[in-house]
Amino acid sequence: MTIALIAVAVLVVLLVLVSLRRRSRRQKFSAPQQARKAMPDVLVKDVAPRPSIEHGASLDLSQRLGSSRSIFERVRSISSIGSLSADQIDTVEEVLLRSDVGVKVTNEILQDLKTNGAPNGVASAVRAALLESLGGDRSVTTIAGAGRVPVWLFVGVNGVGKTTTIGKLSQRFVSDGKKVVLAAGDTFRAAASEQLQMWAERTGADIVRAGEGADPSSVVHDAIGRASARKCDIVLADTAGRRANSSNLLDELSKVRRVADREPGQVVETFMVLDATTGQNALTQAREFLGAASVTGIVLTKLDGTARGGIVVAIERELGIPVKFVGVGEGVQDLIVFEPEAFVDSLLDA
Ligand SMILES: Nc1nc2c(ncn2[C@@H]2O[C@H](COP(=O)(O)OP(=O)(O)O)[C@@H](O)[C@H]2O)c(=O)[nH]1
Ligand SMILES: [Mg+2]
Repeated sequence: MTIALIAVAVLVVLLVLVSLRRRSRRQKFSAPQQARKAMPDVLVKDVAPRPSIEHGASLDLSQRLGSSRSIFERVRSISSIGSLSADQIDTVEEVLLRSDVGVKVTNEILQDLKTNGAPNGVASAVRAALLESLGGDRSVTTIAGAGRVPVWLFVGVNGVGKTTTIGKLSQRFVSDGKKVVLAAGDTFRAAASEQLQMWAERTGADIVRAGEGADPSSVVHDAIGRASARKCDIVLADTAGRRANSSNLLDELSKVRRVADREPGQVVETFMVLDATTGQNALTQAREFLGAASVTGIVLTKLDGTARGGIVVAIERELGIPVKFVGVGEGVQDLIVFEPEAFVDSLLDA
């Protein structure tokens, strides 16, 4: 009887011990996840040296800007030279407004047509007027002061194409033999830095990212530190675009910018990324960001889609900030340095 009792007691003790051990092991497995949430360490990822990149056919701008170009068809088809009839003036007005050039520029162009006529044809006169509206300095800076790392910062609301643009630019820099570090400063959702990670792998750039909810400034700071230590040529810094209307986001962007501009970093370009398909709304969005970010250039994405290319002119004129790059597709090659002549030609050349 006693022996049986002792045996039962030993068995109970053993069972308790085994269950305690299991529980402690389970806790061990779940511990890192909790730790990552509470303390967002910046994780650094070394990336394999060379990606495989699909080389798309060289860009045919007038094909890519198909929907913008088709809006201008009625202007291209006016064959008269010299002074314009009232009907023709109306047609030009309608086309310009539909193309998203905006009321102000449209009125200026119409006034010019009425006063000076179109000695070389209407398309040519509109072409010259649009070019005159696109007179900004479009140069981009990739050089920082001695011992400092140039940083390009990308801001804009969610979904406009910031991360994709960074991927495309990363590809350009890497093909030019530059060492690039991407900073995954959109820590709002884990998927955002995963998307940037994919671009880093595809283009052969280095990336610094952190867990969801981490402080974006610390990610950018660490990316700059890494770029400086490894003598990299440039940091391309992504940021979050959620909560566009809240002052929180704008405060966050100001802080990211301040941190990025501290030695050894130097912000040499801040790009506001805008989605051309949102037309005049893009302008409203842009104004919200301007104060917070000291924007030096616009990247206008999705001009290949249903966009109406005149928005380029409206943005430059209304904001006084030059469009420096234009996105014309989702592929890695689908980014062009914005050149007014080529752009206007693609809309108005016969
Ligand atoms: N057609 C087209 N799609 C684009 C372009 N740039 C970005 N996109 C798409 O727009 C969507 C949002 O882009 P993403 O880079 O994630 O925007 P983010 O939220 O600003 O980082 C993605 O599906 C991209 O593939 C472009 O120039 N043309
Ligand atoms: Mg993004």
